[in-house]
Amino acid sequence: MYAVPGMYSSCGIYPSDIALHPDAASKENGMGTHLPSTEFDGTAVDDQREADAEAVLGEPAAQMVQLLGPDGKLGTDPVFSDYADKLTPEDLRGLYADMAAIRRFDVEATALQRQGQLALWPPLTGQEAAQIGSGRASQPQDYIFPTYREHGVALTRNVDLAELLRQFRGVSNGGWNPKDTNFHLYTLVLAAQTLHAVGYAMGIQRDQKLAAASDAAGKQPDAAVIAYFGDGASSEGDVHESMVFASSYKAPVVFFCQNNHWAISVPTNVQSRVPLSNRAKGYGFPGIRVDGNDVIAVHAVTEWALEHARQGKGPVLIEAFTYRVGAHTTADDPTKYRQSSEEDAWRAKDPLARLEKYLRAEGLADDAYFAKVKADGDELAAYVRRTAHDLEDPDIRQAFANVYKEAHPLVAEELAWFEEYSAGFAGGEEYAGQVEEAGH
Ligand SMILES: Cc1ncc(C[n+]2csc(CCOP(=O)(O)OP(=O)(O)O)c2C)c(N)n1
Ligand SMILES: [Mg+2]
Repeated sequence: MYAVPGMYSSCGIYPSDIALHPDAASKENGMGTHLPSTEFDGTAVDDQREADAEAVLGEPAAQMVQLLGPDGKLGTDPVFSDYADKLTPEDLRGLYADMAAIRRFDVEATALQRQGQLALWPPLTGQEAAQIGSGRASQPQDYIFPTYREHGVALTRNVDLAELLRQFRGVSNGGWNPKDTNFHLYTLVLAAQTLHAVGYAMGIQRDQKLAAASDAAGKQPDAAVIAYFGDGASSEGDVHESMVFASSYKAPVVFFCQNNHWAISVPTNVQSRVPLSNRAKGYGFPGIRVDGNDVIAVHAVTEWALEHARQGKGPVLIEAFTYRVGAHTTADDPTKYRQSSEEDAWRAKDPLARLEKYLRAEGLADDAYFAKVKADGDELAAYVRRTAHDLEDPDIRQAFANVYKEAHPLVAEELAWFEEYSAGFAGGEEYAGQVEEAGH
């Protein structure tokens, strides 16, 4: 259902494709001929492998924490209902408002990229509950390490959303000061931030021990760390190393994996044959799969996990089972590698729609409330648009200058190539004028 035979992923080729792709098989010195024969060398075996993986990964309702179903009905859970019960009507309306705001922001940022204001945008649509639920469960003293898609978490940490655009416009190497909000800079090197997070958590642990030993007055509240990463990043060695360290040292860290089912064009069932949350067992700490489109369950599970970490009981892995409804980034076209029926099936599990149903059914929000949320979203979008237009243009030469402190021949060579390439566009305005005159 997921893998498209012969499809090259932009982050590599996955093993089953190597044997299936006609070019790989026919080229004498092609990659395929150099690879040892594997269990993936055949369509039948490959299909069986996918069927096996889907049997455990497909719809694991029994093993997944869910409180608010797609029908908007609230269920119960022996552990997590107590946490959900703490949410007041105001909190629930706030969770909805945040999810609506970040979805609106995402639409605006995507449009800004299409209009040439940003170089690239990684949309989060579909993952609002995973991000808002977990971010809202964190305390101000906690420290967050995001990937590049955690715009919703940024909102919950009071990061100025317009600042998120700076990096994607190429006018900043970061965009905000992490010390202001305890929300670290976006990390684009997959999984690197999981190591940073564990190191940071081990630092917190030592600071807290020192503070306790000196019996310092005005002791700070205990803190924990959240490391966000994706299903694809979970295959990186950095995640393994960070989990080994976190477990050995009982570091106060929550590993929050958003399993959005895709790593660009590679589906999750190629990344793992078991639910990703099961991996925690091998390291010796709890792993929980939660319905990532259920903001109430995500909030409850994350609150529990952070408490666990802050109390010195060690790390927790949360796998938020969700879906990337849009493209990987504005440079990606998902119609090339997945079925629209799959997207439709996930749209039916939309995180906003189910909370709206619940709020209306319980009489906690009415038309006026939802109209106000919409108006606030439009205001946010207008602010972001205004700010983006006011940002300076990127100085691409600066990117070359930033690579090394001193001059480097390879960078100089690449800059020279870039200058020559750019010069090829000279007179472009004149050409555009001719096209217009010719009536094209
Ligand atoms: C170390 C490293 N390898 C490869 C890439 C290229 N890359 C960027 S995003 C991506 C897929 C990541 O998928 P996932 O971890 O599931 O996160 P998602 O994009 O779905 O949120 C890849 C392979 C990278 N940025 N860093
Ligand atoms: Mg993914």
